[in-house]
Amino acid sequence: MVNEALTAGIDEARLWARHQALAEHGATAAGGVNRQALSDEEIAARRVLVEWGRAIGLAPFSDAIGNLFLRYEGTDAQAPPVLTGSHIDSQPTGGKFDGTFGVLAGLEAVEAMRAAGFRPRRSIEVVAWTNEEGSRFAPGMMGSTLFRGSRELADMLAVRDGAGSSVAECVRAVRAAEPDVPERALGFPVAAYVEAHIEQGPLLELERKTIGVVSGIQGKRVFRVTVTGEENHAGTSPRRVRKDALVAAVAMLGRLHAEMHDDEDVVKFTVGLLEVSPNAPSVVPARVHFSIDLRHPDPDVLARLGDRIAPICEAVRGPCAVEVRELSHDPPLEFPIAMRDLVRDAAAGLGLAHMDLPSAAGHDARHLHYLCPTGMIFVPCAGGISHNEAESCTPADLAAGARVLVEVLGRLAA
Ligand code: HGY
Ligand code: MN
Ligand code: MN
Repeated sequence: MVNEALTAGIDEARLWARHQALAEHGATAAGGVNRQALSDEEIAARRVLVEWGRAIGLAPFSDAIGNLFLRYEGTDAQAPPVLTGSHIDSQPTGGKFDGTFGVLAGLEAVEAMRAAGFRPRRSIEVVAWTNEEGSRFAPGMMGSTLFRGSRELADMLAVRDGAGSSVAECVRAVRAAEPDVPERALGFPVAAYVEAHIEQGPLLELERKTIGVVSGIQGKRVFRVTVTGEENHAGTSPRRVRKDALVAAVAMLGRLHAEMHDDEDVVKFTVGLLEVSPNAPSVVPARVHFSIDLRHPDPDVLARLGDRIAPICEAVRGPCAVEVRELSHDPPLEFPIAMRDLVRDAAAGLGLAHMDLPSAAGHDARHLHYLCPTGMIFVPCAGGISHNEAESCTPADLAAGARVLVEVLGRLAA
């Protein structure tokens, strides 16, 4: 049986209106969102979240990487809290729902608890993790990785974006804009973590299901490759003396795409960032920098394929030099059965069509998984399209996901 007093408090119109309101911060002409990590647009969106939280008595906190927490204090203030949330940073051509839904669904769940006069034993904290997307500053999931404690804060603070700004400078700017948000230690005991998210794939829509019970997350390795040649004159330099970094990079990309090709379409191999320098029409390119995003649900295949990347690049570099750096290696994982059961029971109790499915996309839940019992709730998005300004969800599906979330949180925090 679900706690109807809680689930009835989810306000579909408010949840939808909040998605639209946050989407104004970083709104793009094509109807999407460009709200990259630690940007002015994200600072403005954080301010809105803090105000919405304050309006219902939630205490805001941040930490050394800028993770933002809104705390609904439980009757046992000392007990480790239950965390829920996701991220509000976006890809440069992102949509309104990736990440934002998890944060706003968490806030909506607390709204519903307050409206029902439900004060849980454990505190519930709605969290917006810093830099999940990893497009401005790589690697992504910085906030949740540091909260987990698996990377060094100093290493992440030293990361710079393409314009030369460091994470450290940008976190300082975020914190300076929030003098009313106290800072806490980075990382603390957590009782459980639940993340609601749009599926970012087509399965729920194809199967006509409203709720996805997420079984786990496929593995991912992230690389950056730098090819170094030499600038020269496009009209005068003979081929035998050229060190053309773009020619070498194109050979690498051809070989990599061929070797990563998988008839079954399970291997996911993407080069989404390619920079050519000096990028001038009559200059032989001296430097090419590109990204590699490699994903697979089998840890052995992920390890084997990822380990092929550097040798392939080396084999076809020609007269150029090549450096392959691995930024992150996250193996696939499965969420605990008990957390999946909680999500499934809540969906079933609410009469919502549901199915179990793995997550092909990465999420902050990946890192919380190693700290506490963790689970995820998916809702459909149109055509499975995400990382795209056209990303689209229905108000009813978002509200259904929030109802499952408040039911699960109510049980975890009781
Ligand atoms: O790329 C991902 O899987 C996620 O959206 N960061
Ligand atoms: Mn996301
Ligand atoms: Mn994303």
